[in-house]
Amino acid sequence: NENIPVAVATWNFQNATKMAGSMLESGATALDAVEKGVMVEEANLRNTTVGNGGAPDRDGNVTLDACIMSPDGNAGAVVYLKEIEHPVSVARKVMEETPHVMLAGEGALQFAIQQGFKRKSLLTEQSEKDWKNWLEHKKYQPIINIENHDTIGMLCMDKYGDIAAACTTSGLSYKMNGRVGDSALVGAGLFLDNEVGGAVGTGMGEAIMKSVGSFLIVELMRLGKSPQEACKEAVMRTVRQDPRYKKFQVAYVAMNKKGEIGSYCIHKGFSYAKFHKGESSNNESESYLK
Ligand code: SD4
Repeated sequence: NENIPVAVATWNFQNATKMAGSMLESGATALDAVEKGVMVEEANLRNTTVGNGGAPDRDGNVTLDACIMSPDGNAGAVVYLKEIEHPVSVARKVMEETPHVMLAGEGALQFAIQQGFKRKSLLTEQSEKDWKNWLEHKKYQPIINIENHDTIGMLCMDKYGDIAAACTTSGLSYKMNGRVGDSALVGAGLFLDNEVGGAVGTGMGEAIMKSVGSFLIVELMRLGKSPQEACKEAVMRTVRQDPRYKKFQVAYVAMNKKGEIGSYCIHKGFSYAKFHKGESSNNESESYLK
């Protein structure tokens, strides 16, 4: 198959897809590549929506959500995790070392520490400054494609034809304390069925959760839709469900078992990164609103 191996990710995260894609080309499994790929953005201090440097909630807590799904149908996730730079790796440990799928908050942190992860403050000088500026007027109005636009969801297909998926985020900037989004929820922020394909989402998590968007996309691909058609239908579900859709972004990227890629979003300005055959690209997504 000419299409594989391949790595794709939400937004223009070419450093992440390059990392994952080059690993895949050297024979790594999709699971290893997808984990290492999204870790690039978790460590990136300039990314204010993922991992270290992520924007805090309105009380100043940086709380992270992450999930990983492996080709064998297994999944692991953490939500409301504090002080750990690589939540995706904790999610993988939940998948591999526990009988559970998701750990939250204190328990997730305790488990991470037991597994040897080091605690560190994820609030940077810059993110603290931005938060304090925000506190002055406390307007909660995410700006489409500008604020909150950096969650990384990634899909990798290895040269053996297996797919893995991961999604990791600090969630919406200045969210309420305790808020958990779509990114770590199987079926919402990501979904994978290795017989059919996978999907990842970004944008207003509440809308993605209510439509179970990524699951919907994979099920539509199972029924014969292309990744592009399936992403479009999931976005249209939100457009029909929620009269406020003009005020927020929802965007999806999907991959089918042939390694074909599709994407669709509400607002223009979303793109996805891709690495295939040594070539890295940023690809503008089709949008509902032009
Ligand atoms: C969330 N979907 O927590 C995430 C935010 C996001 O790019 O995608 N930001 O709702």
